[in-house]
Amino acid sequence: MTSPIRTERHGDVLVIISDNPPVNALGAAVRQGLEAGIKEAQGDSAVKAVVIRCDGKTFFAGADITEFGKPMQEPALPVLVDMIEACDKPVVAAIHGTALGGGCEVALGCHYRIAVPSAKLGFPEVKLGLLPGAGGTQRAPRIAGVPLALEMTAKGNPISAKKAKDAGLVDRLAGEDSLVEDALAFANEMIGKTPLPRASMMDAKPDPQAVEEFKKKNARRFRGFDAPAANIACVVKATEVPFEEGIQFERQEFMKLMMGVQSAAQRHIFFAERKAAKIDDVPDDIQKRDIKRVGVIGAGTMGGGISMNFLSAGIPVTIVEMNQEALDRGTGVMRKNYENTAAKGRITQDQVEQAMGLLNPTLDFDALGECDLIIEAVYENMDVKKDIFGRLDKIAKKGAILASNTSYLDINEIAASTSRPEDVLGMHFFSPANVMKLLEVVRGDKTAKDVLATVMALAKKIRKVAVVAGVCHGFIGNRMLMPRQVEAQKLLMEGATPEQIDKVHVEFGMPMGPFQMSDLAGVDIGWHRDESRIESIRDALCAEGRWGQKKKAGFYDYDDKRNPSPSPRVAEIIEDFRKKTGAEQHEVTEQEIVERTLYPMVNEGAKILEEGKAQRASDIDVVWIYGYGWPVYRGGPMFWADTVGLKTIVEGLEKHGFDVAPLLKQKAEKGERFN
Ligand code: 3H9
Repeated sequence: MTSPIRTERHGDVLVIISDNPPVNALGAAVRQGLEAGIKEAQGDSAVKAVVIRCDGKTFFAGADITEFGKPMQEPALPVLVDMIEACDKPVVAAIHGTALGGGCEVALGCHYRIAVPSAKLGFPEVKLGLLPGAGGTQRAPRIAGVPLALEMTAKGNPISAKKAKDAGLVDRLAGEDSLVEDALAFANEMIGKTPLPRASMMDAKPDPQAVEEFKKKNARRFRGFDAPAANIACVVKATEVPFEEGIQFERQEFMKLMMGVQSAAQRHIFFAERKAAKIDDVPDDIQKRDIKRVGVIGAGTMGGGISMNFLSAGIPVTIVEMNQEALDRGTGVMRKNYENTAAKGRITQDQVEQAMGLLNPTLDFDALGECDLIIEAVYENMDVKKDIFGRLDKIAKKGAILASNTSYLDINEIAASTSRPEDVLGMHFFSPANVMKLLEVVRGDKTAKDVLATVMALAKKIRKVAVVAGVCHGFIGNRMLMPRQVEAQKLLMEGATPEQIDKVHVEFGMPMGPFQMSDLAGVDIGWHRDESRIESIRDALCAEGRWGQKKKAGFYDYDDKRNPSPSPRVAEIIEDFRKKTGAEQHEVTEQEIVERTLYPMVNEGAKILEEGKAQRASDIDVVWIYGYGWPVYRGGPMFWADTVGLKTIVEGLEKHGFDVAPLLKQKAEKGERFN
C-alpha cells in the first residue's frame, strides 16, 4: 500500500505532505509517514527546515477515531509529536481547513505555525468524551495561557486563525490562496534561528481564579459529563508540575476516559450522526432536485421556525398565511428572534436584514407555485392537511417536493390526496424549529428516492441532523415517547409523585422529566376539551385550567419567573384519583421508575426496528439525542440498553408485565447488542 505521506524538496526545505482523505486523520500510516519524514529531515544535512502540510480540504482533523479501542500501532501520536518538537531544524505547520484534536497537537509540536485566515484550530476531544492526549493539554496553556486552554479543551469549540494568532497559537497568517508559498518563505526565514521555540520548555502561568470562574460559569453545561473535569484537571496540572509529569497525568486521564462508557457513547454518536445521513437503498450519487425557493404554509411558531432555517442558509422562502394579522404576527416573531440573536452578538444586524430580505410573506396560496419545496406547517388535523395537499397538487410546479411537518399523522394518506405521491414526504421539525437540530424525514410508501435524497442533502445545508423514519404513529421519537408518558401516569396512580419521577429523569441526564415536559409543551395538547369528562389525572388538570407553564399551573405551580414548585392541589387531584380507582399503592423506587419509564422506550425502539420504521438502531439514538436531549454521554436509548445489558432490560420489562418486542428478546437470548 502506498503511504499517504510524501516529501518534496524545495531548496533547503523538506516539505512533508499528507494526503489522507477525507479529513487527513492521523491513522497509523500517516503517523508512520510523518515519522519517516522527520527522520529524513534529521538525517540529511542539506535539509535546513521542514514544513508539514496537508492536501485536500483540511490539515489533520485529529487522531483516527476508528482506531480507538484497537491495538495501537507505532508510533503513538504523543511520541510522534515529541519527535517533531525535538527536531533540531525548524518545523513549520502550514494550516488550512481545521486543525483539530491530534492535528492541533501536531501543530503545537511544530516550532512555528502559519495558517490561512479561514482556518480553524481546536480540541474537540471533549465532545468525544476525551481530552487531547498527545500533549495538547500541556502545550496549549503554555503557549496560550490557562483561560483559552480551558475554553478550547473543556468546551471543545474551535477558534479562528485570527484568534489563534492573537493568542500565540499561530505565528503568522498566510494569504488565503498562497499557504504553500508563504509557509516555504516562513521556513526559509527561520533557518538558523536559535533557540527553536518548543512549547514543552515554556512555563504555564497558574490562574486559579480563571479556573474557578470557568468551572462556575459552565457547571450546567458540564452536568453529568466526565470529560470536561478531566480536561480542566490536565490544564491546571500544566501550571503545577514539570512538562513530563504533566504529560504522564494527561496520559493517565486520557486512558481513563478512553476506557469509560461515556467516551464510547459519544464516539458512537459521532459515527451514528454521519451514518444517519445514508439511506440504505439510495445511492449517494443519485441526482438530486434543485431547491432554489422554499414555501412554508403557516406562519405560526412551527412555520416561522422552519422558515428561519432556510433564510439563515440563504435560501428564499415564501410563507403563506390565511389572514394578514397572523402573517404579520408570524413574521414579527421571526424578526424578533433574529434580533435577539444579533443582540447576543451571534449574528450582525446586516445578517438579520439579509435573512429577512429573503422572506416573501403573502396571503396568496398560488404564490407557492414558484417553490421547489413546500412545507405544510398547519395544525394537526388530517382533513385540513389533505385539503391543503389537494390544493397544492393543483398549483405546485412539476417536480416540486411537497412535505408535511406533521408529528404523528399518516404521510401515505396525505400523499394520496395528491396525484403525485412520489413527491410527498414528511419533514418533522422539532420545536423550536430554528434551534433544535433534529429533522425526522418521513418516507412514504411511494416517496421517490431522489426526493428523499434531496431532502437529506438539504437538511445538511440547513445544519440539521436528519434521520429517515417510516410511516407509523409518532414516527421514531414521539412513538417512543408515548409508552414513557403512559407509564409515568400509571406510576402516579401507584404512589409516585411527579417530582420524584422527574428527578429520576433529570438525574439520568435528561433536560427535564415527563411532567416538566408536559408542563412546558402544554398539558392540554391533545386534550378532548370536555371539562365534564374526567378520565385521567391529566383530564382533571386540564378541566381546572392547569394547562402548564403558560397558565402558571400544570403538574407544578409556577411563579412569575416560571420557577416550578410542587403543587398541593395536584397532590390532592392525584390522591382523589387513587381513591376513585382503588389503585394499589406501593413504595415506588428510583429503579422501578427507570425500569418502567426507560425500558419501555427501548422496547418500543426494538419494535420500530423490527417493523423497519428506522433503518438502524443508531438512527434511533440520534433522534433521541438531537430531538429530546437524551444525554449524549449515554449514547441514546438503544446504546444505553446495550450498556445496561439487553438481558437485564428484558427481565425488567417482563417483571412489570410488558409485552416484550421479539427482536429485543432474540438479541438478549443470543447475547447480542443493538449497536
Ligand atoms: C483525537 O484527536 C485524540 C488525540 O487528542 C489523542 C490521541 C492519542 N477519524 O464530518 P464529516 C470521517 S480525537 C476518523 O462528514 P465535514 C467521518 O466519519 C479526534 N474518521 O465531514 C466521515 O466519514 P464517512 C479529534 C473521521 O466536512 C468523513 O470523515 N478530532 C474523523 O462535515 C467526513 O466527515 C475530531 O473530533 C476522525 N478524526 O467535517 C474531529 N473525522 O464519510 C472530528 C471525520 O464515512 N471530525 N471522519 O461518514 C470533525 O469534526 C469533522 O469531520 C470535520 C469535517 C470538521 C473535520
